Amino acid sequence: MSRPDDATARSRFLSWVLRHAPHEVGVQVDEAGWAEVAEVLAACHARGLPLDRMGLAELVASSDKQRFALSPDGRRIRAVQGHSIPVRLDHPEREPPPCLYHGTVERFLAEIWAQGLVKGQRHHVHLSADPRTAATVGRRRGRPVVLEVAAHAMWTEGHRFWLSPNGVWLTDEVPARYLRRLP
Ligand code: HQG
Repeated sequence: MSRPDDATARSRFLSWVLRHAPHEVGVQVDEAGWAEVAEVLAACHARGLPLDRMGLAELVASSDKQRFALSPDGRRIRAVQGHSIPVRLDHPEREPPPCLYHGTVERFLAEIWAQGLVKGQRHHVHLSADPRTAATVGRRRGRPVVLEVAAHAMWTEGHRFWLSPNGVWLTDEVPARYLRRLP
C-alpha cells in the first residue's frame, strides 16, 4: 500500500464487498455484517488487489471516513454503515442535535421536495453533523446543495435516529416539511 491510489482502490473494493456484494466474491457476512478477515483477504488477492493483515489494519485505521471496523481479536471485519445487503448493525439510538445536514445536488431537489429524503438502495437516510461534511457528500455528484434537517423536531415527533461510530447520523426518512435549503 505504497501509493494513495492503491489504498483507495482497496478501500473501494472492501466497501463494495462488505456493503453490497460479499456473495459475488465468496465472502460470508453474518447478520451483523461481520466477515472473516481471511476470506476478505483472499477476495482481495483474487481481484488483483493483494493485501495482508497488516495492510488491512492500516487501511481500516487510515480510512478517511472510518468506514470499517475490526473485531477486537482482529479476525473479523465489517463496514460500519452504507449497506444494501440486509444487516443489523445495532448502532446506538440517540437523541439528535437541533439540526443535521444532508448534501445532495440540484437535480434531485424537485423529487426531494415532493417525497422528502428517502433511503433508496441503502438501509437509512444518511445525515451529517455539520454543513461542510454534507457539502462533501453532495460534491460526489456535482455542485453540492446542502439541506438543513430539523432533526430534533423530527425526534420529538417520533422519528428515530441512530449514530454510526464514524459520526454519520441515520434515520428512516426525512419528510420534506423538516427540510430547508441552506444558501
Ligand atoms: C438523493 C457516502 C431523489 C440523496 C457519503 C442522494 C455518505 C433523493 C442520493 C453516504 C431523494 C442517494 C451516503 C428523493 C434522497 N428523490 N433523490 N426523494 N431522497 N435522494 O449515495 O446520502 O463514501 O445512497 O440526496 O459520504 O449521497 O460510501 O446517499 O444524493 O455518508 O462511505 O439520492 O455515502 O459515504 O445517494 O451518501 P446515496 P448519500 P461512503
